[in-house]
Amino acid sequence: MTLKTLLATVAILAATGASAQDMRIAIVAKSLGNGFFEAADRGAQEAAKELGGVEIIYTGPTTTTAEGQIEVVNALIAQRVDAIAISANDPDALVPVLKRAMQRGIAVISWDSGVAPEGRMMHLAPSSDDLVGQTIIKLAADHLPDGGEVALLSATSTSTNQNLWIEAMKQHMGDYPNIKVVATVYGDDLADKSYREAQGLMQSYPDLDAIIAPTSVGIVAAAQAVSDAGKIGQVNVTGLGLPSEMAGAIESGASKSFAIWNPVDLGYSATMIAYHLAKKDVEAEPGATIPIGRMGEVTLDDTNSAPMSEPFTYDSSNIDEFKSVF
Ligand code: RAM
Repeated sequence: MTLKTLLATVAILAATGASAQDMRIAIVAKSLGNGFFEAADRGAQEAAKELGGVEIIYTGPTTTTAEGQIEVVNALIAQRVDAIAISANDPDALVPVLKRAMQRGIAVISWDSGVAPEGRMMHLAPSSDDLVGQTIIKLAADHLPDGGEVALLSATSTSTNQNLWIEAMKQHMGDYPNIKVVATVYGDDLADKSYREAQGLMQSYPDLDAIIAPTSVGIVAAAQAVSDAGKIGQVNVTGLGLPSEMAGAIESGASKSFAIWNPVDLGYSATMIAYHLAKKDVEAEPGATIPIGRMGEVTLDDTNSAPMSEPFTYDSSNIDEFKSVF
């Protein structure tokens, strides 16, 4: 390399903000602009700082589509990142591009919303799917002692995590014979579409008692729609949300309670796992344990998946304590 090309390379690196880190780990969100993934990115940055020599590339499409994520992953392959940790918009559509990434030596994991086993080395689930399903119906049922009508407002119809949680929830409906699930609609993790879908539910089902939104975007939009419709006290909004984004809804009474795990810890742990797999100091195989820094370790099951923690419930008694955390 001549002095001139060396200087040009240094100038490009400086202009693009690229640094000479030993390892680059891409954290791929379902979409940009979602506070849940931004909180996970904070955890990823924390892990990178702790590990040293690691650069986090936080990225994702502008809307929650598999096509958008395929483009993002292709760009990451071209950039020759060391690891990709993705929350997938579709369990199957991303498999070919992620397989290509692995063939090029990139460590690939899914977290939050999984991809099919052939498209990743392991999956980090925030919690047990069954427990999440059980939790979201219980949150609604706890405020419906005489039963009633509930509707689901989900993210996209192809979203792996929401589909698993909804399926799990339906397995627990036998515990609540007086509660009827009247509809499932999809807000695509877009605030405006979720708002309109929540409005549509209230119009189509005038006796609706609760909206269960197992998505941090949908739950906020549904609470707003209930509040704007003057239905606080009539339609309770619950599901999965961030205390920072739901504090207003708890205060207004649009939501009596909701649950979530710590997204910062999830992003932190995904980064730790991606790091170890890229370094090849652990192998992703059933029974393997992978260290995750301050969070301890995870053990892979026979599908190379590992659940992390239990969902935690927030209501008026503890929201103030957590709303500044995530
Ligand atoms: C949204 C996304 C994410 C999910 C949370 C609860 O932010 O759909 O995948 O885990 O909600």
